Amino acid sequence: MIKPDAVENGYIGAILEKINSAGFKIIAMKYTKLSTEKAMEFYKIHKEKPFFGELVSFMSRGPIVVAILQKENAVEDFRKLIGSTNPELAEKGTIRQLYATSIGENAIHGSDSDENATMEGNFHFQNHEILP
Ligand code: 3AN
Repeated sequence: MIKPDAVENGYIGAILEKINSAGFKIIAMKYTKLSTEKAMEFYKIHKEKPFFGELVSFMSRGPIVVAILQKENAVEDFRKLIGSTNPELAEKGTIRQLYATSIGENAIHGSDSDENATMEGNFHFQNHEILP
């Protein structure tokens, strides 16, 4: 997901360019917006965290871009490309170092396991929206 801060700041194109250059294939993509309920559901694993309310209101405040990406070793390579959760700690040249605003508004989300990637893909897309 390209998050609301990055969309608001005009970084969709720059972020997609980084993703393409790093060798990921886009097999599904859309411009959409999460309702409060959908954002709560997506981040339910964090519901006990002190930042949950802030996270849900941020993620539902404006449009986002959601995509399913394909590559060998995709989860690990994508996490490297996006950088640390806190942009101040993110390595130089990573998407969060370049385009994130803060630890809460950090430009982009990437799945943290193959299992979660499948679940999150199914959360955002129907089968017919995923092209080979
Ligand atoms: P990541 O997105 O790097 O996997 P997670 O899963 O720990 O990080 O956190 C999910 C999201 O919750 C982050 N992308 C960020 O938007 C938000 N978040 C994480 N830690 C904090 C924090 N300390 N304060 C505010 N928001 C946070």
